[in-house]
Amino acid sequence: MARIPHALAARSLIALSTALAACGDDTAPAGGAGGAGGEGGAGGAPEVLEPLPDVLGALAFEDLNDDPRVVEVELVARQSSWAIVDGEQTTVLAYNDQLPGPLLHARVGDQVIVHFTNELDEPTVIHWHGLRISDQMDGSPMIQDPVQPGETFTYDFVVPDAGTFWYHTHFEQIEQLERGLYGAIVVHEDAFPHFSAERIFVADDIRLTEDNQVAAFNNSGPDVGMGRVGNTLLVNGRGEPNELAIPSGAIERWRVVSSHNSLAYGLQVEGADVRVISTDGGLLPEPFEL
Ligand SMILES: [Cu+2]
Repeated sequence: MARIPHALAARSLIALSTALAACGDDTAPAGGAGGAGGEGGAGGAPEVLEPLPDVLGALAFEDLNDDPRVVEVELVARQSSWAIVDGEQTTVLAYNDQLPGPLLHARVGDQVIVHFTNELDEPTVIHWHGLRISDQMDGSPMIQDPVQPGETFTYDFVVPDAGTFWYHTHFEQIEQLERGLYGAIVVHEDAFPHFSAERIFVADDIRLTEDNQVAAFNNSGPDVGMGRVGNTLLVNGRGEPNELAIPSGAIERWRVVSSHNSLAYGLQVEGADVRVISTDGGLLPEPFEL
C-alpha cells in the first residue's frame, strides 16, 4: 500500500474528491449529482458569477477569453525538462513545459476552447477523461485523427458535469503518458460548497534510472500487457516528500487524480478526518468516511 507522501500537522477535516485512472473502461457517462450544464454563456441578462476558489497545488492555464463562461487556453505538447527530484533535470514530454500540465479550471456549463499545438516529433491526441463530450473532441484515435508533428487542433466543448477529471494523451499511451502528457481538470459546481482551502493532488509513478531519466520502454512483457509500475511516486510532478501544515479546525476540499499507468494502492491521510464527498461522477448523495 503506497501512501501519498504528505502529512498534516494538525487535526483537520478533509473532504475528498477523486478521479481515478480507468481509461478504456469509462464507457458509462458520469452520472450522479453533477449540475446540469446549459449551453453556457448564451444571451440574456449578464450573470453575476461568484469567482471560483483557487485550487492549490497546480498551476492553472491562463484564460485568454474575457467571457466569464468561456475558458480559452493554449496548449503545447513538446519535449521538456522537469525537476522531479531536487537538483536534477529529467527529460519529459510535457504540456506547456509543466508536469503535470496546467490545471483546466472551469464552472459547470462553461465552454472550453483549447488551441492545441503538437511540437513533439511524433503524433499525439488528447483525451478529456471523464468529460461527457462529443467523440469528435475526445481524442479517440478510432474517431479522431491524431495531431501530427507541427500541426494544430482546436478542441471546443461544453463541460456538462461538475467534478474532478483529467486530460492525457491517447496515442502510444504506455509511453507518452508515462513520459508526462497529463494534467488535471476541475469543474466547479454552479453553487459550490465553501472550504478553508481547496487543493489538488495529481498522483503518478514513474520509472527513473540512476541518473533520474525515464527508463527505456520494453516492447513486450508485463509492462506492455499490464502497464508499467514505476520506482518513484510523484505528487504534482514532484518525487520528494512534502509536508503540509494546515490550521487546526480547517476544513479543506482535496481533489485526487490518479494518473498512474497501472499502480493501484490505498490512500491514507494522517492527522485529519477524511470524508469522501464526490467521485468523478460528481457529488455523492451521502459522504462516507475514508
Ligand atoms: Cu483516460
